[in-house]
Amino acid sequence: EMNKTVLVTGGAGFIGSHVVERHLNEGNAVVVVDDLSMGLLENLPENDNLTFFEKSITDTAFMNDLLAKYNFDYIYLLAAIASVADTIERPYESHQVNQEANIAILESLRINNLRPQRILFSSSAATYGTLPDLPKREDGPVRPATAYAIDKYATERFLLTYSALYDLPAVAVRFFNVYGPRQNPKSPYSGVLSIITSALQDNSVFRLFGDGLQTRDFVYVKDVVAALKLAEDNDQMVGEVFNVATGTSRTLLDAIKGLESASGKKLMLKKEPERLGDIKYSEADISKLTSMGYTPMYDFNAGAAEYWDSL
Ligand code: UD2
Repeated sequence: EMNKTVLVTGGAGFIGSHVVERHLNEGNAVVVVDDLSMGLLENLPENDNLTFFEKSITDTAFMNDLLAKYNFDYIYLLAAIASVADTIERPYESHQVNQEANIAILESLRINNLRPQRILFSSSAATYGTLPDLPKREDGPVRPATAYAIDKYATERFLLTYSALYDLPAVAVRFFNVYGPRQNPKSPYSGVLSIITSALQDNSVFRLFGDGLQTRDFVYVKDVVAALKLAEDNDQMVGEVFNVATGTSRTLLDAIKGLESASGKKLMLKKEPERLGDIKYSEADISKLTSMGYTPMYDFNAGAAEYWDSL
């Protein structure tokens, strides 16, 4: 098989760096565009097939040149202001990154007649908002309620429209609660499992918001990478949106137990009031994705164990 040329925006971030690693392992040439606002250079391996640009995707002149120069086979649109809290602080700036910059990339491809084999965009379970119905289905209602969720949803729709109208084969995925190595625990709005593992490592106190009975569909990052790989090659997935999750959920207290047993440590925990705007229960229906041939390989205990051992 011929080697591919892959663009990963946000490639120095948590999920992006795993996509980069996978493609390098397969012998492909990878270009990363990341402004390092959240990503870290140390997330990226040393590799002759990797080219890194410290650039924001909002630099359209740069992006236009890059797209024309490389004529990528696969384009991963993973760069984002990924913290909902951040987008509440700076809604217009985050809109420029999370929506406008991505549409500018699509438009550049369209106008310059560049036709990648696949474009993959990371949307979010946040598109479902606080709607109570479970499990969440892709053909069910959405109620995006923050700048973050609105931009993810709108970009997802733009992408699928470009896919249908301009021969730009694209797939959008709605990530649920992704966890695993290289998720940065530094912000209070980082994924809760990274905050818990870091508290276990440092013997520091974890602040539990609410009663701990809230549920999430926690999906291990390697299963996410596998779902994206499937979307690269499966033509039936083009023009569609897919939940990426496990199809099962657990309470936060259960997740804590799992990480305690993986680490052999006891978490110090302080109960605090429920976080404003938190959703109580979340679980994905993944039958659309499994009908394409996807099976999650990591149950929670396997993911928690591998995650802990990687630290
Ligand atoms: C996830 C996404 C968010 C958005 C949202 C949509 C992550 C990191 N965030 O938020 O971007 O898509 O889904 O629904 O994937 N918690 C604590 N202590 C802490 C931190 C969190 O108790 O120090 C609780 C938190 O109140 C929540 C649960 O843990 O009930 C999960 O929090 P999260 O921030 O990891 O993820 P979530 O689902 O709120």
